[in-house]
Amino acid sequence: MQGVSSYSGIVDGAFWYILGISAVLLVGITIVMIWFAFRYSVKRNPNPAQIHGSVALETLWTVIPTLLVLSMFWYGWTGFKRMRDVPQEAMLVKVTARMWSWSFEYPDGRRSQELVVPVGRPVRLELLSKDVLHSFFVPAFRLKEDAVPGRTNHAWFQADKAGSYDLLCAEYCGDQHSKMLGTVRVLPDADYATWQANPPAMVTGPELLAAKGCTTCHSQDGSRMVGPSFKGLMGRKEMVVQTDGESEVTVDEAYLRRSILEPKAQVVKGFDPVMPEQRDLLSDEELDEIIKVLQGL
Ligand SMILES: [Cu+2]
Repeated sequence: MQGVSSYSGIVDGAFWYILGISAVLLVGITIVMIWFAFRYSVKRNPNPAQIHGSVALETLWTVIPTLLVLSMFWYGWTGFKRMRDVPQEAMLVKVTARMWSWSFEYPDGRRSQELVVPVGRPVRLELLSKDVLHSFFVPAFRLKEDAVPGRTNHAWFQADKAGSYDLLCAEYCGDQHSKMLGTVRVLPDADYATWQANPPAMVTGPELLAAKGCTTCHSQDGSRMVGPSFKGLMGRKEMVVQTDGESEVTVDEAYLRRSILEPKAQVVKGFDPVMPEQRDLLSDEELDEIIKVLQGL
């Protein structure tokens, strides 16, 4: 696919340059090898002359490969520098990765499930992870950077063509890794201004469960997924594991609220404590709405 970021040309250039040299070497060495095996076989040369050293040859096959490798390094290094030097005027977006979704936060406090940016303007990303290693990967931008728990990584891009581009997680992060997909929407300036000026109406009802990634791990039909099913949730009695042992709880609003905000406090027995805390990921209204939806299921 055609690259659409300001540095995708450099990345592609380095890729084709290295691939080209590798291909020439592969074909060249193979041809010479086959030719030598034929030309210098014992059958044709029953009494071969021995050669001891050749300064000219040895210099040649040291200097040429060194220059080739250095040129590959130079090509890669200049591109890498370009990708690491964030332009001063870049706008900031905070990216939060968690099992198994992406969310974005803008300097004005706005949160979004997809990354929306204006065309032709540099965007600085601050990458965080709530749980395990993830990797923010937008193939069309030639951009890939890890999101590491406990530290903030950065990356930047400038998309030069409006459109919708796929965002993937490129670091295996658990069994729903392949569903950790997102979208980067690059809008013309006017459309971006409109988007910015109009906060979206909150998603309500069961769609909110999907929008917040709940249904990636919790089924609604009773089948077992990563977490307990939502089916028949309210009033169900569950054995839970907590720091001081096990106990039985009846699922009510208070338990749901706590399990969403601090999922590791009381984990239903038989399930792994893998759900990330949703404290910074949900607004109060969204939390109330999710509980309402769960109560209604
Ligand atoms: Cu991931």
